[in-house]
Amino acid sequence: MTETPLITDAPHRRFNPLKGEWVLVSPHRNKRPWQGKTEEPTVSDLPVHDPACYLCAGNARNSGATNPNYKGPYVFDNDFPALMVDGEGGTSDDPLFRAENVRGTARVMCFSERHNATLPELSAPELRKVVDFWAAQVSHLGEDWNWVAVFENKGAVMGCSQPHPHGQIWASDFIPNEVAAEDRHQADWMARTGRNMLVDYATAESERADRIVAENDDWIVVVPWWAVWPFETLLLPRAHVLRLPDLSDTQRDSLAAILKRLTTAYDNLFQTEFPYTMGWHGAPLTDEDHSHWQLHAHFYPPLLRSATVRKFMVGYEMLAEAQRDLTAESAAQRLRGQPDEHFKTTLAKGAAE
Ligand code: H2U
Ligand code: ZN
Repeated sequence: MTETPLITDAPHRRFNPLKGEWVLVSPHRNKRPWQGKTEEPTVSDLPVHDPACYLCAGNARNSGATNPNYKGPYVFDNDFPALMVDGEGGTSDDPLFRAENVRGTARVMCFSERHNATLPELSAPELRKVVDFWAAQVSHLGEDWNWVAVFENKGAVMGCSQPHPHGQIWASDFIPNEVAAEDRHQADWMARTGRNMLVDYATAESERADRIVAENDDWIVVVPWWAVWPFETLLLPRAHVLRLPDLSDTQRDSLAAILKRLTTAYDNLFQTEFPYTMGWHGAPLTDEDHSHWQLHAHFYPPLLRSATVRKFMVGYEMLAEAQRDLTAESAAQRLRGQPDEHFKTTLAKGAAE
């Protein structure tokens, strides 16, 4: 196989083999003059418990149900679920007006009882509990449903409606678009090469090193070659793992550690509670052979240059294809260079001196 050297400061397209899509990269645009100012750190000043919060322990929710006095992660059925167990939406075979009935369920998962503790502010043991809860939800819901979506919308800019740190879990009888595309592309790759795409990708990125954000014995975080969002990352196990419940005790501990490292780097980058949508993609919970699958998490953050300057997916992105200026390599370098200590801790220490 011949490889032409990549001209990284001239426009080019990169291919995402997981989605089967191209992204246009325009690194020369970074040479435009930028007179942006560095902003002050933004620290939200939330209480540990907020009597008005629907998600805090002991409080009444919107539906009137009351949360128990939970400690650690807590899961409840979404009071306004997007999917219903006995959904009767109907079906239509008209090729221009196709529809199919769907069933499913939706849950909300508070990461801890602490109203003001986002993921990077949880301790490693607390994060380990989050990992265990995610895995248990997938096992449990996977008994009844073909796909379980585990995700977090963080920050108002990503549409997060409650300040209390939480994620969501949606389970369905259908395989949603993004997952169906990844399933198809991983299956095709295996049929063509006899190899697992993302297992090989993790090894290759670890060797190349220029897109690595963080790594440990079991996990690697990269700004993927084909990243679309400025600081998008992909979190991958080094070993072949199909789903969250398959993770060993050691892999769960090292996952908690790398989640803390990644989310801290994100917050430190612009000294803000870095918004994103993140979520887990594991093999669907259907009976077929899923050996072409590799578990992974995507982080899609919207911020570009500061706590307030975000990337918009408009114009060319909506009408043609995704485009970025900042290269994946520079984004990775900036994230990798962040200190391990959360900026709020650093600020608090400074204030105490
Ligand atoms: P976000 O993750 O986008 O903030 O969504 C929070 C979910 O919490 C949302 O789906 C649910 C909403 O329906 N919710 C409840 O189920 N009960 C409540 O009392 C508040 C919010
Ligand atoms: Zn709360």
